[in-house]
Amino acid sequence: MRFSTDLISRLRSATHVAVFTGAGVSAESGIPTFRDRQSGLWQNFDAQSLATPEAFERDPAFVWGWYEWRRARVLASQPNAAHRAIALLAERVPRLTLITQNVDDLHERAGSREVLHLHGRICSPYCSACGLEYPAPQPALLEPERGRRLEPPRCGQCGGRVRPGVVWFGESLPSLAWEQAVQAARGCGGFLCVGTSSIVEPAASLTRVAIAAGSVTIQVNIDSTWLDDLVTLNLRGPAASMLPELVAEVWPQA
Ligand code: BJW
Ligand code: ZN
Repeated sequence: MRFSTDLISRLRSATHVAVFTGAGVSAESGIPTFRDRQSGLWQNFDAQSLATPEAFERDPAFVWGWYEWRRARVLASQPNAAHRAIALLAERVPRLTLITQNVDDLHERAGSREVLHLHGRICSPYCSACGLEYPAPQPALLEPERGRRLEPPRCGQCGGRVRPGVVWFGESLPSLAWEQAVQAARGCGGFLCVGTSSIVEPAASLTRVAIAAGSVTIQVNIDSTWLDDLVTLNLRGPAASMLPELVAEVWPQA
């Protein structure tokens, strides 16, 4: 990987780096992305039939079963070199803000702290009626197959249905995490946009905010996106190879 000396010096002088990740960062851990043609989670399902509050109202057992199948996959997965490179980068820059659209906890398990989860967490279900957090069943208890219906548990406090702790279409993003993410995109000197198709709003607007603020913006993706012509640099390739190389070259160990 080769960078211009100008780019390297601009990145090195950034006192605040923001990293914005999507499903592609966890793909090499074996977690399917949402929209990729071969393995996307929504290849055999209609997104709108699963990732909306209306779908859960209509058929809670189908939606809960699908999320429990995905939660089991997350629990069985391990962070990859991309997650680890981001955790390492946090030790090499004065300040790093990690913003993710992912509902898995692989960034945390790789050592990242204070991750801003814009679309919630799959391992933190809560009551759809009163909001009480529900302790997710132990991994040993869940091995549902894809597509198997599973009745969601009931809340111990009010009897309401427990729902996945994720943000569905039409729902608001967690306000504090969103505000912090916008602040970081506005104020950082370097912005890495990693493994996202950048089509889901408002999260996708963060990269536009960073570009407008004059930050150095680097997109890491195996494929092209509509941001290709707008960012400072495109690194075309798998995140688990590109991110460790980027960190080693721009922010080597002191
Ligand atoms: C690799 C790789 C490797 C692979 N290395 N790269 C403006 C216009 C039109 C609609 C809207 C709008 N603003 C808002 C909306 C509505 C909607 C929306 O955005 N719709 C779009 C589809 C257009 N947004 C919302 O509803 C949001 N809420 C909201 O706006 O609230 C205000 C409001 C309230 C009331 C009414 C209206 C508005 C909420 C969005 C919530 C999104 N939730 C999901 C599901 C979470 C639960 C779950 O996990 O099931 O979040 S959708 C899904 O997409 C998930 C993801 O986080 C999100 C982003 O996907 P991501 O990460 O980009 O994955 P992919 O698969 O798309 O891309 C993977 C990429 O990785 C690809 O580019 C690959 O090439 C790459 N890749 N392997 C590097 N190894
Ligand atoms: Zn309740």
